[in-house]
Order: sequence, then structure tokens, then C-alpha cells
Amino acid sequence: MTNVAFITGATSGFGRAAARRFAREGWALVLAGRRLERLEELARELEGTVPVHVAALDVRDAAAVRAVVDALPPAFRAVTTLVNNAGLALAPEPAPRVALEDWHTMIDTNVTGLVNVTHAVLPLLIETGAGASIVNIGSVAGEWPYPGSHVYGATKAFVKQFSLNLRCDLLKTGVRVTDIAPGAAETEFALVRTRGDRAASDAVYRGTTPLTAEDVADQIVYVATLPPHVAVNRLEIMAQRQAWSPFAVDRD
Ligand code: NDP
Ligand code: 8X3
Repeated sequence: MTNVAFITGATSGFGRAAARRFAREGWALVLAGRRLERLEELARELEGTVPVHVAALDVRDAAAVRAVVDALPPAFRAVTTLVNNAGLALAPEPAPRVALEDWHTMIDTNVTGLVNVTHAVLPLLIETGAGASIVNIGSVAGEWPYPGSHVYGATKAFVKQFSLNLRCDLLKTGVRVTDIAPGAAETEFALVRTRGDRAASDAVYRGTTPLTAEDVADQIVYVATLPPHVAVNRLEIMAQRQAWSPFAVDRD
């Protein structure tokens, strides 16, 4: 039977790269995201190779998520891997300068949205059983604090703990759960975080060698294609040229 990957945030970055990578493995694809024209463009690129179903979807809307899952055509219902990738950071400023609305948007997308999709797709994954996977895209920001991470890092800490807790509850189902925690990768992420400030987002990556979307997609496909008895619980990946900072100390 054909493997099926259900990918949220497939219009850009890791999600789009993962779609292309799964297509190379011959997987059928469910591609979700808000920008339908981008989904359709990706579908046109890939559907000569594999079956593709697109779904314009805002993951924050639980009813819409449920409707998309309920309306999956039969050929796409036997989901093998759910890639919970849709997410964003906003407001890299220090916490006291951030609008409450930005904090809510990150929580609504990265936490509530991920939970909405997981809850709706879980019965299909359990039906698939052994070999099925949930691959949640967390972040190094969920593990390591840094200035300007405030709610973003906290949402990714949720993703990590939710992933580990799900693993416990799904033990008897055969469904594996992985939290992939990338460090800085060059996608549209920084452009979104800086609200479209191209100069500021380019500066995030200037003079270094960040991860690429394809580097992360490789890891997503890697964990999803391991033998069914192998479960990667957490996978942290950074560019070689990124590491940790010393503690900050406030001095007189
Ligand atoms: P991009 O901005 O390139 O892609 C983000 C994707 O998320 C887009 O496809 C976007 O689609 C989708 N998305 C955002 N909000 C929603 C929503 N409400 N409903 C549905 N889809 C949504 O960034 P990345 O590829 O880098 O980010 C992917 C994931 O990786 C995110 O969870 C991010 O937090 C995480 N991450 C990124 C890192 C990086 O340095 N790039 C490092 C660590 C983790 P659309 O706008 O069309 O809806
Ligand atoms: C995104 C990576 O380092 O900007 O999650 O937090 S980082």
C-alpha cells in the first residue's frame, strides 16, 4: 500500500522541502497551508510523480481542520506520517515590548494548531498502526532560552513535552512520535518573524552557514522511514556553525 504523508505548512520552508523529499520516496501527499496558490503550484510540480491532495487550511481553526480530515479522499485516508510543521515566531523584541496579540498568535498556531491537527489525524494513524509516525517540528528554542524567544520558545517546549507524552499514550498502537528540534535554518521563518523586513531577516543568516530546509526535510523523512520497531523520540539538529552562548550576567 502507498505510504501517505500529511504535511502542515507545506507552502514554504521545511514543509515544502519535506513534500519534495517524500515524493522522491514515492509517498502520496496531503499538503496543507493557508496559501492555496502555493499548494497548487507544488501539487503541479509533484503530481506527475505521486498522488497529491491539497487542503487550504488554517490550523488554528479546529472545525476547519476536522472538516479537511473528514473530507480526505479514500486514497489519502491511510495516513502513515503526520508532519506537524506549520508554525511561526513573531516579535524578536524583548518581552516587555511585544504585543499580546503576537503572543496569542504564536500560541494559537504552534500549540493549539498542532493539537487540533494531531487530534483530528490521530484515528487515521492508529488505523495504520505499526510504522505510522507523528513528526512534530519543535525547535532548539524549546530547550534553550535566549533573548527575544519568550513565548515562541515556550510553544516549542510544549511541542517537545506533548510529543514525549503522546509517545507514552500511543505505546500499544504502533504509532511513533518524534520531536525534531532544528536550530537556525534559512527559510521564510525570519522574514515572518521580522514582519517582512528583508534586511533584518537576511541579517539573521549573513556570514554564517545555516541549515537549509532540505537538511531538515532529510531528517523528517529519515525518522518516518525507519523500521517500525525503531522510534526516535527527539532529534536536535543545528548547523555546525551554531552553538550555545554563555549565561548573561547583569553588572553595575
Ligand atoms: P516558513 O515560514 O518558511 O514556513 C512556515 C509554514 O507554516 C508555512 O508553510 C506557513 O504556511 C505555515 N503556517 C504558518 N501559520 C499557519 C497557520 N495558521 N495555518 C496553517 N499553516 C500555517 O518557516 P519554516 O519552514 O522554517 O518553519 C516550519 C516550522 O519549523 C515552524 O514550526 C517553525 O517554528 C519551525 N522551526 C523553524 C526553524 C528555522 O530556523 N527556520 C528552526 C526550528 C524550528 P501559510 O503561511 O501558507 O499558511
Ligand atoms: C527557530 C530557531 O534559533 O531562531 O526555531 O530559535 S531559533
